[in-house]
Amino acid sequence: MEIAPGAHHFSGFLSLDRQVALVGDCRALVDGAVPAYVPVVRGGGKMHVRMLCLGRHWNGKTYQYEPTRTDFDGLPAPPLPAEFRALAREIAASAGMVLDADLCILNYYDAEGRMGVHQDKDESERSLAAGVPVVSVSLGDTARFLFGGARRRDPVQALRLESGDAFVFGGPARLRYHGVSRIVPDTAPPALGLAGRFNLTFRQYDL
Ligand SMILES: O=C(O)CCC(=O)C(=O)O
Repeated sequence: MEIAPGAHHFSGFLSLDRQVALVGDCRALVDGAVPAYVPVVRGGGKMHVRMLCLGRHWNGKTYQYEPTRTDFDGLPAPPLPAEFRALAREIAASAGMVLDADLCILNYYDAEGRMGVHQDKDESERSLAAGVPVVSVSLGDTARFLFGGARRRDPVQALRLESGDAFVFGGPARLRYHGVSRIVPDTAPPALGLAGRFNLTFRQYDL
């Protein structure tokens, strides 16, 4: 469903089997050799997610991408798995867009997790100018997702992103404000064995 020009919500994009496999991958990554952590952002506030960047690290202090986690432990961002890149390409194509993702931000939200309304604008100027989409995949508990306009003060619409949903925003929607106001506990499909929510956002820094 196109909820605004360039913004597409695909309800139930992933089968339950694909969700189970992807949750397994996410768990292994967030508890792996380069684990997810709670970023502290500019101004000193802690984010309300555990974050792990793949392919390139997003530094919450500088709002820039870098190869290693200089704001945390100096470890290198793990590589973006080829199957993640393929999934991002498949979802973007369903929206009639092209994405050759070179990074993914993987966030884990517990029942108290949330993310303030913001723009994704730290990718390269060329990527942003071309409107290369962000592709988001949700797994586990449902999120109340807020999708606004190009200005912070624009009205927002609230949608529920459920497990297996994909959301794509590119072209004229690429810089629209968005965030997560709450997680709805105990809504994950039982087969996932997951309390909380994983969200993956695939992006293309380089064009
Ligand atoms: O968790 C979500 O659905 C949104 C995540 C997000 O806004 C981001 O990673 O920039």
